[in-house]
Amino acid sequence: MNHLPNQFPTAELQRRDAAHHLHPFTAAGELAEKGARVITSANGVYVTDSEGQDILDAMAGLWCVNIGYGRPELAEVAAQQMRELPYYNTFFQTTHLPVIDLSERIAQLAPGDLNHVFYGSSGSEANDTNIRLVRQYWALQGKPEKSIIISRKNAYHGSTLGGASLGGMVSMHEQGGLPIPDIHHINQPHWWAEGGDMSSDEFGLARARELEQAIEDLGEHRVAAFIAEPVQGAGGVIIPPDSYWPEIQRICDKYEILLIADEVICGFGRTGNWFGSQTFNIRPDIISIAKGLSSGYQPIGGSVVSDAVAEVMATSEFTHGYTYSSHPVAAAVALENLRILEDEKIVERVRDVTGPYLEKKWKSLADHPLVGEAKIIGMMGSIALSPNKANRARFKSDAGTIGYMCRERCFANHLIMRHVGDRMIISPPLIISTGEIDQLIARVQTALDETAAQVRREGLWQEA
Ligand code: PXG
Repeated sequence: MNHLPNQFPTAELQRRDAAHHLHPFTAAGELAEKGARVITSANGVYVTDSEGQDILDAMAGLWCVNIGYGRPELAEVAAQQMRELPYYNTFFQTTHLPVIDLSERIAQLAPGDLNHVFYGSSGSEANDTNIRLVRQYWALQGKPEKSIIISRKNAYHGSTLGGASLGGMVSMHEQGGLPIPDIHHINQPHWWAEGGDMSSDEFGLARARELEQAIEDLGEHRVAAFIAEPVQGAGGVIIPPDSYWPEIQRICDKYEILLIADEVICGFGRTGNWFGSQTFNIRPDIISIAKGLSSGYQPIGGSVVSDAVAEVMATSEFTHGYTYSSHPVAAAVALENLRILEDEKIVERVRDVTGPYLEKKWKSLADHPLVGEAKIIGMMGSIALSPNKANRARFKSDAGTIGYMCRERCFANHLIMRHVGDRMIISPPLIISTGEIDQLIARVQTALDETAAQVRREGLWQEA
């Protein structure tokens, strides 16, 4: 698709932005000094900035543009739906065609008997719904004291009061008096950073058994649910040891608690299957979905619950809902996105062709002197930057110093790759071609070489 080049001076746009726009997760002072990067258009796996530079977006926006940018079909469906029925709600015994179609489709795609969808506009709202839903589920069965939700440190479940409480991000809990009551956090299965002398599988088992210990300590009669991302995304693309999920599933089966898989990132093909739960053989009672559901073209998310959970919830009114729950335009766009994912066999291609192709190249990055480990599953990868891979050493500099440096070298080489501390992460659009994967890897290599040179030059190649 051809886009008109940006007509406005970048500095002017930056000044106007800084004057009136409050940015999420951004230190405003630093931003005002530097000026925001202005993105003007996008196509396929590339975004274009106001200076006309094409940048390979190896993050798919924020892990969401699964079908890639610039698909006109979604724009057409949105325009058509806006003409037909731009808005109506599904409160008070009403419904509409887009949400009927979408719910049926999601029920077909979702694993097991996850057949019932409650909608919101985001992953955060989905998880807020989950908190209220699981507590109400137990209350309806005469067990209102079963209200504790167990989550994990360094998890990300959103930014609303509920989502951020479920999440295990210390920097988020420090602001606004979080977490809310009856949320309990156990340790994460992050072997590289926390595995000590244990083998990866020993460590995975030990971390999973913290769930059992927590249930025993808190009392089974107090625990409502366990929530986890199949692969932690924002926490740094932490792929758990093979031993972890089978043990978690065993524990969830043994005790009377619900398992919530947060599929906001892993869902809709990211791990090479439709859902991360399938990749890891998990049988959740509830999943949270958003992002890839619409490939980010419209804000939509939801909770998908099992027949058994829906049956209990149906015995009473659930006093919960958002103005934009089941939004018809968002639902129509999501449905078209699912059609494209299916018709073009995008998930299968990730599983059988581009995923394995990227995996081989990504893992070879572990040979770079700056890289400790390179892990990947489907289209979600991470590398740990380390001054000494032999002992999984951390840098002496403040966590994130080298990661930030590397991210800047990526930008300079027209590549968007995020850093989480000193870990670099990717999550490219699922439609990325093998040629584009070659380009991605070449740019990562260059960025790593330049970062290594800078780390040496500045005397920062030192172990903590
Ligand atoms: N669950 C998971 C697993 C997520 O990754 C949410 C819930 C919340 O979704 P919403 O739509 O409310 O943002 C997320 C979102 C990052 C980053 O920098 C990650 C997310 C959002 C924004 C930034 O890695 N994940």
